[in-house]
Amino acid sequence: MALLDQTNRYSDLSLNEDELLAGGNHILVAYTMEPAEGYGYLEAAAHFAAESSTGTNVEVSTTDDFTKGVDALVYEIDEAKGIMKIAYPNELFDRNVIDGRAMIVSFLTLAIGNNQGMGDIKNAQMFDFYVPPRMLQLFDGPAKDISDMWRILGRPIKDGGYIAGTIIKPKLGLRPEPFAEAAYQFWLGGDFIKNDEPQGNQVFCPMKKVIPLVYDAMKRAQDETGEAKLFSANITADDHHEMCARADYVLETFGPDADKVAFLVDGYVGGPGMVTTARRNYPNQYLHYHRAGHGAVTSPSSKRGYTAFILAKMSRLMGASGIHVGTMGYGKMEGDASDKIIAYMIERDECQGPVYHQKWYGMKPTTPIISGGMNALRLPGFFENLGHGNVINTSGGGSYGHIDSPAAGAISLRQAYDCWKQGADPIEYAKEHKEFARAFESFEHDADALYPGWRDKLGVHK
Ligand code: CAP
Ligand code: MG
Repeated sequence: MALLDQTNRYSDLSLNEDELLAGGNHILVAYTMEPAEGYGYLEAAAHFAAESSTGTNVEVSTTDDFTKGVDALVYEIDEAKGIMKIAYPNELFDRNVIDGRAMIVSFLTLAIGNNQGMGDIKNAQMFDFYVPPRMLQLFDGPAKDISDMWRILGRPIKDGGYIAGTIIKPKLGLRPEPFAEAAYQFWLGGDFIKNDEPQGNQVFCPMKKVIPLVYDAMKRAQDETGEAKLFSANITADDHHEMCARADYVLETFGPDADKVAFLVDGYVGGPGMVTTARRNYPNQYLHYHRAGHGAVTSPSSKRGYTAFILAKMSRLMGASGIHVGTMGYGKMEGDASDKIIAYMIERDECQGPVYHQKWYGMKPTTPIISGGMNALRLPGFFENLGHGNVINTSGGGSYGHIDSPAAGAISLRQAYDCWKQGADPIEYAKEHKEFARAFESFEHDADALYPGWRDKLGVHK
């Protein structure tokens, strides 16, 4: 079907990216894009920019000169690579009436909105974006960060190191007593426990029964270990008021230890509104963004939506204290070693992304949270790739699958970090550290794959 050629209005390939960056008047966005059969690249890109800003598929009589002044403009294309870049004027983006701040939902509804379903676009996926200083000032950003957790754990608030965590497993099905017992057992060796992302107020495990028992488990584990413990409580719910009811109940129940509670929000399925409910109503609590479902748009097999890198960058703007960033090829989820750029972009004050160099001008960092099929054997390689261990790791199977106990699983995780920090050979380290050694027998397939000949070297026989 013929398409109105909007290239004159919605593209200007004479624009210079460095000048756009220096000007600070635009959010710049890079997409991979393939036009549908029979459509020219620039024409499709221009229509994409129209639908993402001030236009539609036809000219409308009501357009005036001011309107044209806030058009999004295609400023660069590389047809061979299938890449287009669009400059979105800052003024396009919606602002709160209550306090003038910017909002991610407006960024998404424009930059990844109607343009995802247009007939002349076969696919388009956002893979980088740049936020100019003035717009950066208008996003909430995190209220709490990993330094608040290190402080509670009695660690240095800079480079406080690895936080050994788990997820209460099984994912669903535990009633309050066994749930709290699982928490207690892990806390005897580890630092941090999260609800699994679907755990909330199921009829077989009501929050008002299980949360008091979890807090009791925390107190007993703190008493027995002499260490502070952390819990990330899921407050995800459709209704804002339900979220607040859950949050208020958890804080009231944990009372004097309420500062040791993070709030977990399933941020991808819940969206920016749900994350902002937690960020703005409970700024004293670490905001833990779980991204379950993100694979629908971020999977390397997807050619639409946006990448995991984009999701993480948006989460920092929303105010996530930490977000799951995957396991970079070392765990069970999709991903590879190059995903470390996701961690670097959210934890550093400036970072070079796939296209844009982003400065954060002091916005608090978002902690990379590492989860998904991890265990003590997989961690040394993970740390080596990332280059540091200032992360929260939650190993569900890696803790509750340890053949001795959840506490032994937790200790093996801490030992894996210690092993890497020392630059020790894991086999040699295992000879001196029982829980780490027993992780080899607990996760034999991983041991065989990662440490061939481990049985003989450790004197373990089937
Ligand atoms: C991990 C996990 C995490 C996902 C999150 C799970 O459990 O609890 O939610 O891995 O993935 O439900 O699978 P295990 P990501 O440790 O037992 O695998 O961090 O990539 O978003
Ligand atoms: Mg989970």
